[in-house]
Amino acid sequence: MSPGLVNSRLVHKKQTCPQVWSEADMSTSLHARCPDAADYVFSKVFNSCYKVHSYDNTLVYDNYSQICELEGGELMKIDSDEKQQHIVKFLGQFEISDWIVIQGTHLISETPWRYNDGSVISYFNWHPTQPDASVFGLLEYLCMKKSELYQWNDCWGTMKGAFLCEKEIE
Ligand SMILES: [Ca+2]
Repeated sequence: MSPGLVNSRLVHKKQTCPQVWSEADMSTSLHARCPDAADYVFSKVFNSCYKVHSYDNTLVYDNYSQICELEGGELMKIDSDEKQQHIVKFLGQFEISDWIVIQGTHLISETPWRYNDGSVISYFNWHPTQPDASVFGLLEYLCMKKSELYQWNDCWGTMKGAFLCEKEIE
């Protein structure tokens, strides 16, 4: 991310603070409630903070949710076209050619895709060639890639990547 982008983002965030807030309120303004861990960005549209973690070969799929939770959030859920487009724009600032993992798993033995809490996923943004058959383990998860214009793939349990965390602001 270039310094220019950071600066314009900060200015934008300041401008979005409601004018009625007092000085004391500003200390707990929305972006200040993003996790302390660096690099979380506030989205006014989705009232949440989010961050992309780079690919790390020492991590496995289960670690992705664990890390997001340690930072006060969860692996990102993309549950609408609006959010998908927003995140694609966000990812455009980076040069990430790796898989990028979002929340959603699928047991090979079952049809529904589910979020971590077990609820069934209804929004998908599949790449035209996906989902495809897999025989690598019991589990698949949702992932996407720049070279496929961030349309989704059902990744095998053995695949690794970067991942997106998100923290909703109450
Ligand atoms: Ca696939």
